[in-house]
Amino acid sequence: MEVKTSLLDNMIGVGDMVLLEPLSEDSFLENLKKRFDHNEIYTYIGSVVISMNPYRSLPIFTPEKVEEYRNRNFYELSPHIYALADEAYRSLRDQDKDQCILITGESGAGKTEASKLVMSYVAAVCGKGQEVNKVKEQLLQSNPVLEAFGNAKTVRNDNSSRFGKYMDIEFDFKGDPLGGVISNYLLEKSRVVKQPRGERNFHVFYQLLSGASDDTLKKLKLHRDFSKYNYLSLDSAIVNGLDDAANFRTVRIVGFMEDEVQSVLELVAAVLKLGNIEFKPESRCNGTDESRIKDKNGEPTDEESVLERAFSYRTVEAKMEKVSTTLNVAQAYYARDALAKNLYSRLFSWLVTRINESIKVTKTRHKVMGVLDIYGFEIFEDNSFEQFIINYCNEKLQQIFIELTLHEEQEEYIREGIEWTNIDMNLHLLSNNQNGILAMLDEECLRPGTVTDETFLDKLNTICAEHQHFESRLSKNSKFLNDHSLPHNCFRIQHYAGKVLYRVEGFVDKNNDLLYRDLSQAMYKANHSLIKQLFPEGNPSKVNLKRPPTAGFQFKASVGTLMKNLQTKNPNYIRCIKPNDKKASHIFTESLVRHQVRYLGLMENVRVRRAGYAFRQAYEPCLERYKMLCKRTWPHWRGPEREGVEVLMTDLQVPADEFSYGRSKIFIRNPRTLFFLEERRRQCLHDLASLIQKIYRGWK
Ligand code: AOV
Ligand code: MG
Repeated sequence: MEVKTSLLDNMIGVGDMVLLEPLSEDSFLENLKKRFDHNEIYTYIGSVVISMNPYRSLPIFTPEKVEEYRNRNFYELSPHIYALADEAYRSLRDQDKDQCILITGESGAGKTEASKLVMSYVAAVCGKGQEVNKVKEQLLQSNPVLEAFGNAKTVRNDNSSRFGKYMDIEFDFKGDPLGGVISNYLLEKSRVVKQPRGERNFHVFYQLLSGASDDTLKKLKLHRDFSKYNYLSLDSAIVNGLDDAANFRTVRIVGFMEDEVQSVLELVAAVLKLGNIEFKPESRCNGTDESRIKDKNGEPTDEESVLERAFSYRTVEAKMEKVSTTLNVAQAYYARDALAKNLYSRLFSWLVTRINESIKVTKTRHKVMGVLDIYGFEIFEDNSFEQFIINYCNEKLQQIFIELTLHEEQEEYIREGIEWTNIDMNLHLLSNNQNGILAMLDEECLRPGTVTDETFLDKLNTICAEHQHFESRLSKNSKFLNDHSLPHNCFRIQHYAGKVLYRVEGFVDKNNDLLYRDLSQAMYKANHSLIKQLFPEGNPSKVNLKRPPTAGFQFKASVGTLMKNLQTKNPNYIRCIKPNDKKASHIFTESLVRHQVRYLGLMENVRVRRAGYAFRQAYEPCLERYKMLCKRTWPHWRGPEREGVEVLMTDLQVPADEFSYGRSKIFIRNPRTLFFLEERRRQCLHDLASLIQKIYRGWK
């Protein structure tokens, strides 16, 4: 079997890591670097796509490229995210299999960009016609709005997703898109009131102030100047390469009614203005301090008085009795910020619901493609509840990857009756997660008596001291590291992707996520239908004394549902890698990439593929594709497809140890064999074309 093919000859480095010789971590990295240096940002491990963030725009996402990859087999062309998208779409359309695209990698590795590339590719190749185009447009247009409200500049990424997103795109039996559903996961709402140094608030605030017309700003009673607002960090208000004003205009085109847009902008403005409310103490005759709003101009409107009251008093219900206590200045600021965060995050959820209404599928859907783009694993100088939640979610996804790609792979061999010796994966990534810590936090939050971050940390430490093998209770592999050198208010966790030091301050409060009832009632009384709608619990006639579930509990439940959902679909993986810490193009920091290759388990991934079979195809499509290469199968093979494929392999003299016959599929060990088949097919088609031309000329 002659394996030299044009495809391999033209390849920079090795396009599929399965082919790498010799295979070692060093050669793996060298291959990635070589390809990266030549603008080849995609490399395969079998059907898994590794994507390196180029940090600059490459001319490889053009409509011509889309055409090139359309309806082509995965191995025909050089590695590209479009090949994965095409494969997923075609198996959804032709083989009736629900698909999901799982995009993982740390913050700034390129997940969101990858998810948009997949969506735009699928949109470009699926269905035609006016109605279908409208659906596509709506699906794609949800991106800029959600990014405006849910993304922000962080030290790791100038456009960092601060929420998790899963989008199901639904298709009819022909493979035309019908609509979709978006699920969002816990927005990092603490950002609304405070941002770490070097970071920004959510994009929308800056977009509104720089992109809205003078008239709009006047109506909203806003200044164009960022520095007028306490909630906007100034040291990094301008982000290179980010055109807030232009982005504001793209956000506006989404299919909302004019009055809805107005309402949304009013809420954004309300959050900014809330941040500017300041309080001063006012002594009372009983010696306590009460807060008052500072610097008011003129008489407050009714609404302002309601709000002012909500910032000055808190009603506590004890034993059926209502007791009103006053808030001091610190408590008033706390109430103000709690309200701003809630207002904003509820607005965000409302936007998702509203978008879902407009993309809702009314006809019967047939197949689904899910695209998952969550916030990536992150370690900051200061890590809090939000990072804990984000990293928890990433651990779960990594777990899915291991289960589905590595375990499932081995199981498929067994199912198909292929001889197989199990590989010990020696991966310490299988984690049962920080489930334990979240559960403990919940227990603590629901416990009667005084609960503080310190009591929670004490509890963690006590249990840790009691159990030598604490990790077996908290989690299997994300270890709780007990270390006496830690700062007093911190705990440390060894995650699959690195050690993270969490500061416990705010954990209890953020998990409780309670809003004083006075505040929700004040909001419900607002003369603004959207605000009213966002605070239904403020309706005095619907007082519900039941405690709402904690933020951690809700998150855990929704991630659990998501994981179950993903497991019912055929997974397609994009593993994103960040080449450097500088957000810079052309820099490949080896140590950083090595670390990611390790924790992503990419070497194990290659080993399982190599020990097994890189490529598999059901007998029927395999025969259909290659039957022209053999006289006995061309043009028709009458008999079981498997036998046809056997004849094909024999006549083409493919060495017997290169493939194996499974129950329903042929398994090919080495992609070279596939390239060989592809090359022969290409040659055959070429000869056929020349022949036809000759005959045609002969006629003339
Ligand atoms: P993330 O989604 O993985 O991080 P992004 O997809 O936002 O990361 O990528 C970060 C930045 O890298 C983008 O804003 C682009 O500037 C650049 N980038 C990524 N992919 C490409 C590409 N294919 N071509 C050109 N530039 C790219 V986070 O959301 O922070 O986890 O929470
Ligand atoms: Mg992102």
